[in-house]
Amino acid sequence: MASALKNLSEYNSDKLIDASGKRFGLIVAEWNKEITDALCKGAYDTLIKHGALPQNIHRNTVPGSYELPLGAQFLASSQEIDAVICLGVVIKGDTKHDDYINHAVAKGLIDVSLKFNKPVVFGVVTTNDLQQALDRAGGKHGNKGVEAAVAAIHMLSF
Ligand code: DLZ
Repeated sequence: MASALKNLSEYNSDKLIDASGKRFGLIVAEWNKEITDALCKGAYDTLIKHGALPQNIHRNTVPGSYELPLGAQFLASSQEIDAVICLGVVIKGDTKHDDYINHAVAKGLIDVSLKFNKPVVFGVVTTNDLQQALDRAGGKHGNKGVEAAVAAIHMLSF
């Protein structure tokens, strides 16, 4: 699976536009902060790698993933942002909180994307445990932040 994810990322990279003229909003949930910081670094480095200028990457935080849609709406409604990348980590616990959060966030983000006609990327790692999250934040299964940035740049090529 790790190599499949890597190949998908490389495949998309070949098709990516030069992002030097584009402006990005990064929204990072502070819940599970050590992991979301790693996602953020992956996304930021990927945007830079594809030509985005540091001054055109605007980073904001929200308390938890549940707040990502409203954060995305704040940024997507701005004329100065072309794409929004939302990063969070939701880990399953004893209750069904993860289900409620994940469904609300997924629906909320696609609604914002379609409302503002802009890429609003779902860069949320949803796992059964902490190790699975670490594996997807720079570990053996890559970095969801990198994939989210690739998706945002890809969608800006339309
Ligand atoms: C409350 C909560 C719980 C239990 N778990 C997570 C989580 O795993 N990941 C995450 O990003 N946020 C979590 N939160 C916080 C909610 O997203 C939200 O910030 C609060 O419910 C306040 O609205």
